Amino acid sequence: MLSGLQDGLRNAVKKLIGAGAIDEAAVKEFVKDLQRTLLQADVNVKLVLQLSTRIEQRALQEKLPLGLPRKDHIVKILYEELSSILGEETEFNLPPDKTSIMLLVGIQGSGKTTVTAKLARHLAKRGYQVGVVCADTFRPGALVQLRMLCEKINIPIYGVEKAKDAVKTASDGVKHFKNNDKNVIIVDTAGRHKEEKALLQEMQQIRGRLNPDKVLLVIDGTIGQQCFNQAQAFHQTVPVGGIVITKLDGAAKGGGALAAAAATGARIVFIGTGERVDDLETFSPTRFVGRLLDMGDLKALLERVKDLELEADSKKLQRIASGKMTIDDLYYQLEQIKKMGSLRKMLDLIPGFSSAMQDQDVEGLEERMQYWKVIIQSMTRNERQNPDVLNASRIHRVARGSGTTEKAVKEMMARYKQAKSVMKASRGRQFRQMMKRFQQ
Ligand SMILES: Nc1nc2c(ncn2[C@@H]2O[C@H](COP(=O)(O)OP(=O)(O)O)[C@@H](O)[C@H]2O)c(=O)[nH]1
Ligand SMILES: [Mg+2]
Repeated sequence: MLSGLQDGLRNAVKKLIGAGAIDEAAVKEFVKDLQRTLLQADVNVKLVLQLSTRIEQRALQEKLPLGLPRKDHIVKILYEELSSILGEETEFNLPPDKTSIMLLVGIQGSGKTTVTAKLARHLAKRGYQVGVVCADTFRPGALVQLRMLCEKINIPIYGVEKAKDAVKTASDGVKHFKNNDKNVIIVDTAGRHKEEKALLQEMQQIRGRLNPDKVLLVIDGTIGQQCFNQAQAFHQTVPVGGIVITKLDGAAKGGGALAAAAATGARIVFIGTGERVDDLETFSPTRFVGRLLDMGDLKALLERVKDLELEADSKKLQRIASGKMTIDDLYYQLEQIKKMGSLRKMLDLIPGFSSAMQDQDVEGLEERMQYWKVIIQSMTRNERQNPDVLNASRIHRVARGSGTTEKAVKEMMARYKQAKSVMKASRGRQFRQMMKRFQQ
């Protein structure tokens, strides 16, 4: 989905992360990469400038949260700013105790009829009684198309063969379903007339007659910049309450559609990601941007990580117990400690850490351990696997990259070595005992 934009953003982030020190020049270069990518993805120029200025300002001026590496901070800013142009997180809810009328508008081919069926299915699955009205009296075959889609999913449809008057058909359809106790009525409309003015006029009339609760504008995600004007034209005649962007499964540039949504000020509520009737997703700005930036759908990612952890756990434990502990293993242990909760209780159970630790050391340890994690994240893969390579200049770099001090890096290394040697000396006996006690 949106592969151009996705690749561009990811490459910009990768370059940033690969850069040595993050100085002003590196930030500016990053912002330039972003601009190029967004423009190539058809995002409106004004919006690109706004967005990049904000990101640059924040990246250069904001104070770093303690312990957060500058690179991570910049990625976080990018994530926040991209999400915020797409609007706030909103739930798409309809009142259960009254009949909601939804009017779908948009030009021919944008995907209205498909979205009508997808939406009907989406709502029916959530317990709504849905009826669908075909008010496209312009395109031959419109009624047949909608009927075929709705029959497959068992949604009742109202339409009149060879009807001429779209406003009357729409209004008759709504009456029909109100008498049938439906609590959501979705009205599919035409997308083309001999001239655009006539189409917009018809939409205005239908809206006047039905007084819909929501007008949803359907935009084809593949058409780029044009949709900006299109969205505005519709919005001026029939104020748009929500936007559905379709065809985001293809090679859509998508940026144009996203920017168009920003232009109307209406929220994107759904995205279409395929031709099948189930290919409709509730739109979440943060999830969407997360996906673009490769942070993944956070939930899915977390679950995947958990699976991987379970798989890796047993191998890891064996390695740690045999005294071949790496820094990655230390990180893993820190994570485990956090998961288990009480640090005090845990300390006694961790071989190597606790044995040489005085009471005053314990104080503030939890906080320091959080730094250790950041420090570890600032190491290269090679350094985590072979910590012996960490010389003075590498320690200096890690301290800077992690926003900590060389002293903190050295302290962590000392603890690591201690734990490793204890583990080796006891041949993992202590460790196995600890694991046993954990599992009790
Ligand atoms: N790949 C893909 N095709 C879609 C999507 N939504 C609609 N289409 C296709 O786009 C074409 C036009 O859709 P239609 O619903 O008839 O548009 P309408 O003229 O606005 O009613 C049809 O061939 C649909 O199958 C989508 O999310 N992904
Ligand atoms: Mg249609």
